[in-house]
Amino acid sequence: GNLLRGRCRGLLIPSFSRSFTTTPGRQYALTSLLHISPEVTAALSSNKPVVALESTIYTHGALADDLARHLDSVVRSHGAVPATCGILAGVPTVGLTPAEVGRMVREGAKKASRRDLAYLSARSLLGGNDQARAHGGTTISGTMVLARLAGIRVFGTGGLGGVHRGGERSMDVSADLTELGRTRVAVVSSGCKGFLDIPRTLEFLETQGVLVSTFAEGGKADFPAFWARESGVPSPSTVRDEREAAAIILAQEQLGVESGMLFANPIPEEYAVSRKDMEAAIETAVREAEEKGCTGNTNTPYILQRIKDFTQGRSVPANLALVESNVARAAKIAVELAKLMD
Ligand code: PSU
Ligand code: MN
Repeated sequence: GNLLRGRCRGLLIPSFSRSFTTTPGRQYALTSLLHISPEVTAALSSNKPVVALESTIYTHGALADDLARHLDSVVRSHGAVPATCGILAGVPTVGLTPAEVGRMVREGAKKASRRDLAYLSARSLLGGNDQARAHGGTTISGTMVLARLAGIRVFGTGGLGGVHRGGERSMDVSADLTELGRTRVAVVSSGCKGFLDIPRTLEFLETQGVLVSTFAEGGKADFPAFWARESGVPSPSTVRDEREAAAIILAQEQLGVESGMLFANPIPEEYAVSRKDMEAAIETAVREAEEKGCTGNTNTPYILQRIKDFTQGRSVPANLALVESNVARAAKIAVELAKLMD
């Protein structure tokens, strides 16, 4: 009887509700704890294009202050609705406003991947004051979980986490990779950063059953390395345009394959920094992180900050350009997908 309780009545995803009816005991809708903004709710229920955005990029990304406002407007300018995901004062939220993101950045947020979602959200079940409730900037992994719950299919961001260098010993493998293996959301990123182990990252994604496809007109491309268009490692497959990407997303859904997909979008040519130019900064940042004992989820933010320092901010305009380009691509894919589903 209480299955549809909560703020998001009507947004239950059929396959989820089906699996729920077989479990004994009191039932909650999977979305009952989740807050979905009215704008995103309306867009989803009328098959309008929606693009998920992550919040770690704002809370831990060492980028511009007004980036949230900017990326929102990029999504809108392509005819889609932005749905920034994160945990706002203990409430897992899909459709954060730029002002809410600003509050998270000012007050400080935990970096939140899949493992952290329940931990940070539990407080909102206990009531009490807002102060005691932490903010969570969701990573790609955490954002995919929230987006999937809401029924969002496309997600645009900067760089994917990966297998870290030396990962075969440290076992530092980003939760982004296992998330892609289990959660059906299409992620658009500029590949992953050159401070990661790209060949092992691609091996791991293959094992996890994740499609990796790079936008390329000619049918051949490297898997891109964030600031650089080339990584020296060929992409497992390529995709011509947004319409083809949308068809792949729809095919995955029609086949019932519950894995994510990674669409890699190389950084725009005019902003690309060569692999060689980045290498020295990367080497030093990776070594410092190791010396300082920055392991676990502190490793990526530390390295990002040091590379920013070493490149005198040269990496920042490149980073902004590629995020903007990925988010625009994601919006175009969402628009094509809505057309195919019409
Ligand atoms: N790479 C970037 N910028 C980022 C991140 C990765 O170029 O902001 C963030 C993303 O949120 C990604 C997360 O999901 O770091 C991966 O962190 P970890 O390596 O701890 O899994
Ligand atoms: Mn890690």
